[in-house]
Amino acid sequence: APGPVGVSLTTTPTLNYCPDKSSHLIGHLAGLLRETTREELIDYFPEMDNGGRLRPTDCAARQRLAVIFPYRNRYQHLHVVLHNLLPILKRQQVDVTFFVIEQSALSTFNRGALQNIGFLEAQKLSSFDCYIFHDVDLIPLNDNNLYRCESNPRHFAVALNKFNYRLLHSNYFGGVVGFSREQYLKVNGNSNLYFGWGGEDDDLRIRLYNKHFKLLRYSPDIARYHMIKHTRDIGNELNPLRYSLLKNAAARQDIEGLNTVKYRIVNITFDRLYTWITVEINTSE
Ligand code: UDH
Ligand code: NGS
Repeated sequence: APGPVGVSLTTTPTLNYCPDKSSHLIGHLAGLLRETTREELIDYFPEMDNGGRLRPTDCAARQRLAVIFPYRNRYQHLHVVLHNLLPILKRQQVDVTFFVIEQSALSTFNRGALQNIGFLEAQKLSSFDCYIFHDVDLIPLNDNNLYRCESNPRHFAVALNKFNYRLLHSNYFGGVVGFSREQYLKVNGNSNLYFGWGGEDDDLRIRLYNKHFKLLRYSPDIARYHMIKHTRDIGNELNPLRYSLLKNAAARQDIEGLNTVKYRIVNITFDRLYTWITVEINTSE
């Protein structure tokens, strides 16, 4: 229909906000577990912008989401999880940018510090509303598991195959978790002191309770994941200090975390599928 007299029809129409819940969701998913490649994914998702941004074309998303993968030497897992996440987030009409935060060789893996670095570096590049920290080996199995931020931090990875699709225990906060920008700042992010496996996720949950946040979870039927089977990585051995660190997690919260993480950027690449940031974590403090 012609526009009102005097109104130019050549201006780009502004998109309406996306609905609160997308009409494209289908519920339970089998999970795509076959190996795939970067090239294949670029072919499947030509609409991605450089740096790994996917956004709806027919509506304006209400939040900008950064998905942050703490990463080292899991190239195949990374592409399998993206093969699953891309169609799901597309159906959810999410405006998402993927960040791979790779810890360079030599030092022991530090998942918490990598999450802090991902938050800080993503924030330097764009203004995101929501940050989801995502293990590379967790495949979501229901697209009603909405990747967005709300009034409190959310634990997304509630029901994992390796725990028979049940919550491990009420304080479990591992795998996939989400914070708004304000929430992550308020808890002062993760502790940087956990080198090796275990405890850093428990520390983050203590920080969250200590700042009087509640923990949101969808039902196990929705927040369901398949963990790709793997062995323990070299450079991520059990951390023998984890229990003693946890004892004073709350006392340390404001003086150690997002505000103290020390690192050096080795490289940043704006790939079609992700912004890939390689870092050296400073272990001298
Ligand atoms: N990660 C890497 N590279 C590493 C170590 C960890 O990318 O070398 C990242 C990755 O995103 C991974 C996450 O950190 O999903 C968590 O590490 P993890 O998968 O090793 O932890 P999880 O608890 O497994 O899943 C621990 C090893 C269990 C071996 C049991 C063998 N039966
Ligand atoms: C706890 C660990 C957590 C870990 C959880 C599940 O005991 O970091 O097991 O591990 N905490 C400590 O060790 C203090 S899992 O079964 O997924 O390998 O997330």
